[in-house]
Amino acid sequence: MQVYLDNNATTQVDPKVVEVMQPYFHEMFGNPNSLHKFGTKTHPALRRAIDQVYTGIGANDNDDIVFTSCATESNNWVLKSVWSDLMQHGDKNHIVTTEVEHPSILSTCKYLEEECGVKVTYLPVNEQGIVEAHTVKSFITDRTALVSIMWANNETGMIFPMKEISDVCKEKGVLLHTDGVQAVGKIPVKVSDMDIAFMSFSAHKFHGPKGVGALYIKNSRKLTPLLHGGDQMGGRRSGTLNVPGIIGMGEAIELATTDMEIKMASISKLRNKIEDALLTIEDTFVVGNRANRTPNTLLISVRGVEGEGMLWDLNNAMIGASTGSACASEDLEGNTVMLAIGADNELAHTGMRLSLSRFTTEEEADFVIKSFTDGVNRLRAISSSYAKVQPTKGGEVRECELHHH
Ligand code: C6P
Repeated sequence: MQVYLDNNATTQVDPKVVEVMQPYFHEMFGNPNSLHKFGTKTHPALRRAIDQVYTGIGANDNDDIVFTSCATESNNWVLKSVWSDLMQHGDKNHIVTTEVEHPSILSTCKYLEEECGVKVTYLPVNEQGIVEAHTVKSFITDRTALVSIMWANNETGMIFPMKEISDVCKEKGVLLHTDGVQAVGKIPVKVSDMDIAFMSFSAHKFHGPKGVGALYIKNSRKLTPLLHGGDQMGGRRSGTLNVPGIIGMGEAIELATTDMEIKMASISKLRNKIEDALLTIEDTFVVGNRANRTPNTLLISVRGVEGEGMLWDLNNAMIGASTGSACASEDLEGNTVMLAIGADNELAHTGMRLSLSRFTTEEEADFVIKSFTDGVNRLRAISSSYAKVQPTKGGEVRECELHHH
């Protein structure tokens, strides 16, 4: 058996999505900007895909959704363009974000600090790994141009209080950007209900293709383009449109958001089954309250078991999981969110992220429970540090008990 439990890194493309994309590689391959039939033949499917994406995130007709190559591009675009629109020549010079954002936000913030003199506040998270709206409020100043806070965290699945954060930003008159990558397709997202100026998201996180992301722009507000060129997408993002990709994104978001509650209930049932079983192992902790997590995600820490060792054992059993975000998996640092919530370095090295999808089966969940338990037993038996640790409340089911120190 082969089990894929790294769906927060990327997902398999749904075969129904592949089917819809297929003709746009060879039969209808024209450039949508061409005036001949080869080009115009792509228009109906593109229009349908655009409608599907608007519906999928609950956008209004007067909003704009611009297709990009990935969420990293969308995130870079917002931060750099808000700098050039509001900070470069204006009196604003401050961005508020959090310590647990994806590197595409954190590295761009570092760049803006170092190269453009922008002041950035990286808000610490609470023991649940999230930031409360009142904390956001207390750090907004009259020089703040942008608040950029993720909707759901990629490592823990913890959901941020986006409505409250958007109310605070509205009250303070500050633009809000949210990185919606791990929320779209997993939890209900209706941007028109909130004062979110911008939202980034990416098709490959909800069984769409790689190479296509998007930026939602409320009320089509002006934003300096990141890519200047041939004026595609209304001049907002030049470059020939990724026709199959956009069509795939449209189909994927429709599939993910249709009967979402039913799909998510069955994913969370399997996630909870795995979580409950693994928490019966002594000295294990799960980060964040289950009720406030995306239904597919579980970040578990197993004292005395290095994440990399566990990955090795799981990989040998043909199970794909991760110790955290895929793009940080080679740096061998501790799990970033666990460090941010105050875990010691040793514990932060034991974090394992298991992320399911609607393709995960009960049989796979049982296999994962068995393989994970075997891995813990094997690795603890050869661990020099674990023998010294006194198990605390052995065998009890409990949620994260990590604290700041
Ligand atoms: N996180 C993970 O393993 P791209 O791939 O550019 O479309 O998406 C980047 C991105 C942005 N924001 C969040 C919250 C994300 O989770 C990701 C991708 C993967 O967690 C790969 S590093």
